[in-house]
Amino acid sequence: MKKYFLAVDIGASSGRHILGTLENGKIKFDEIYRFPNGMENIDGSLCWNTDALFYEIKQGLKKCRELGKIPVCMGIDTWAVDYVLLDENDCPIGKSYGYRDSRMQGMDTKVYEEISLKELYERTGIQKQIFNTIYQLTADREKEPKRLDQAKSLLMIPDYFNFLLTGVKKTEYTNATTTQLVDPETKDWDSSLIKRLGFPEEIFQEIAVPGTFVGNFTEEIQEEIGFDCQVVLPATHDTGSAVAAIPTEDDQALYISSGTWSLMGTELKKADCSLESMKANLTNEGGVDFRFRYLKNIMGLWMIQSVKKEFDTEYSFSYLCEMASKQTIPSIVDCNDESFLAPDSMIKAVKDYCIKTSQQVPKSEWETAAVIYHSLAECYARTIREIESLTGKTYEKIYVVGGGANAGYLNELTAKYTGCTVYAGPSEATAIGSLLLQMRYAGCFKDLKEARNCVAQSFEIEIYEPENIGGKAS
Ligand code: LFR
Repeated sequence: MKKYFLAVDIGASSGRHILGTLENGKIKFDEIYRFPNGMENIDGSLCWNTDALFYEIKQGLKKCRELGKIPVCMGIDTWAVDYVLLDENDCPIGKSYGYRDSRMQGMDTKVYEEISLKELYERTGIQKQIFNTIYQLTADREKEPKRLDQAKSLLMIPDYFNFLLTGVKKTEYTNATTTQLVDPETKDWDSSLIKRLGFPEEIFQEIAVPGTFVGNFTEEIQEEIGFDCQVVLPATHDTGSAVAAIPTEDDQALYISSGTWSLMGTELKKADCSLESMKANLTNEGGVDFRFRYLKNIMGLWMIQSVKKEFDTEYSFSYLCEMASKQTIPSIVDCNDESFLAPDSMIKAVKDYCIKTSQQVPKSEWETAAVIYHSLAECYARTIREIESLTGKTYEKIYVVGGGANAGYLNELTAKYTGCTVYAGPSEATAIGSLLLQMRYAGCFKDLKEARNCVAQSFEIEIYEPENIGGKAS
């Protein structure tokens, strides 16, 4: 009898249920359900609709029953940093704010009144991102103190869905590290930091690593869905699961987890919390088996997704790539500029940046897309140099995983700007990583190396050589 595993992978723009199994030592999977996602503007704040998302999670589970493919276990992953506060009756308090909301403006200064940026990095190893949970909780403390007064538990978004399914509260480790409140040495909450910032310590739940059993479905859920299932923790931070699925045994490989964000980095056994690393704005996110994902957040395909939304006609991403590849505009923007985080119009934000930096201003939507693709590839090249100087290694290969692995034109440019060979795929790396961790929990793999090797055997990886496309850019 085939054993099915279910990855529920919810990204910032869509969610999907992926049923996976092992067949002759290879991973096979099917997307059985997909639904849209996005932050909604509620009374001027960007929020997640967690009720709608939980409804969709259950719809996808019902689909398993309809197909007669009941998974032995399931795992949920989402983006990071966002959370739900629960009151004494375990009801959510107020809005589920999204990380692109502007309420964190100025909250960095408030945090630095208690602890300097340098000490914060030394203690946590986490890159400054204004949307990190630490700044969001500071916004709660400063602007809506009642939220924290009433709160009895804090659950990260996937932990909250696990709680709704099982009644069990746990905080998964890889996602917990993105709060910027976890100690990379002890791998546990930094309680003295939490106290210094005036956050109620008792709301933070026990931390559990990927591969931990959370619980079975509650009776109510079993009745509604029609079956019971074990809920297991993958890396509930999507990037953690994606990186678990890079198709190589080399644990010092360079990767880009490419989707709404481009997360570019490598793995380290020990976090680098040095001043140099802080200056390069590199982060040490907690990973599977306590490997650290040493990486940089780069604005990523969000820029392209946003431009695409503004077009009058609905084009596919591949057509966008094709048209962008025909443009000759030389302008480059700094993808990590804050003006690209949540602009009303991405097209205007790119134009404004070009005007500000006295570069050629894109006239058409295709030129705008070309500027973005070139700028991303250029940013990847700069980031490699920073990582090389910090790790003392040189990289000749880049593993691109996630939806962005399908952007052929971007892969070409990445090879060209970086001078590295690009290995692109699998595009469903996050869901595959979640499946791997569930399969390892069920005893199908002995370790991560074996699991990653299985990814390399199971999927076609596209190779882009720099010399075939014009050599290293200057
Ligand atoms: C990617 C991701 C990044 C995180 C960003 C915000 O989906 O999880 O790793 O920095 O979203 O949570």
